Amino acid sequence: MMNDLFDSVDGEGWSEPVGDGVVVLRRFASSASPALMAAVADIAAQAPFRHMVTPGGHSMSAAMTCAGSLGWVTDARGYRYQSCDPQTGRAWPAMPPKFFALAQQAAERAGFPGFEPDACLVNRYRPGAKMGLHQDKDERDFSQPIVSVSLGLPIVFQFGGLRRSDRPQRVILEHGDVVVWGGVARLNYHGVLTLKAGHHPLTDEFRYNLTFRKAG
Ligand SMILES: O=C(O)CCC(=O)C(=O)O
Repeated sequence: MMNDLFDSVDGEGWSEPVGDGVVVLRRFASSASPALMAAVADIAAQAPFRHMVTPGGHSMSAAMTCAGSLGWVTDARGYRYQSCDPQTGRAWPAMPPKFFALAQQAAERAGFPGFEPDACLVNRYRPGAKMGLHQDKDERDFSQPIVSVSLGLPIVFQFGGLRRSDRPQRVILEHGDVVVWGGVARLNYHGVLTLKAGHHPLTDEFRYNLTFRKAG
């Protein structure tokens, strides 16, 4: 990565490299956050948040919905992307232009120009919810990065290596922070620890996470 510790950005915030291929863009999405949350409400009105079930039969503690031409789904048949929402039978809501622009700008800032996400997974965490270590590997093209936007309550993000057993680094993610990983880190294990109770002026008792992927 070409980021120096605490170098400044043209827009908001500053960059903190976590390792090769992964950087936290601190507060990169702060000023856009009210508009992002309004768009999340629009998306959820069309494709409601739901607790998807893993192939092993476990209900995920984070509630999810999606936007874009593809959405990520898990059920008894496995993990996959598909163009329609299995709950409504309709196409997923379109990717809001402000989502696309923010993700593209963040990717470029992190050294991945030309990112064109076609899927945005929206995760909603209540206190007690978490996401265990996993790899994002249902996408077709691993040359494209993952862009992950944190909104609302803080949480501890874990970023490990290529093996589940690799000891992860822990980074606190706060409102407006954006994590970008790609290149040698694209398939690294990652997740978040259990959300602690709190209140955020924009998101109440929740934390939201938008992850942008080039899935198809
Ligand atoms: O909520 C987060 O920050 C992580 C989400 C995540 O790992 C994922 O959606 O694959």
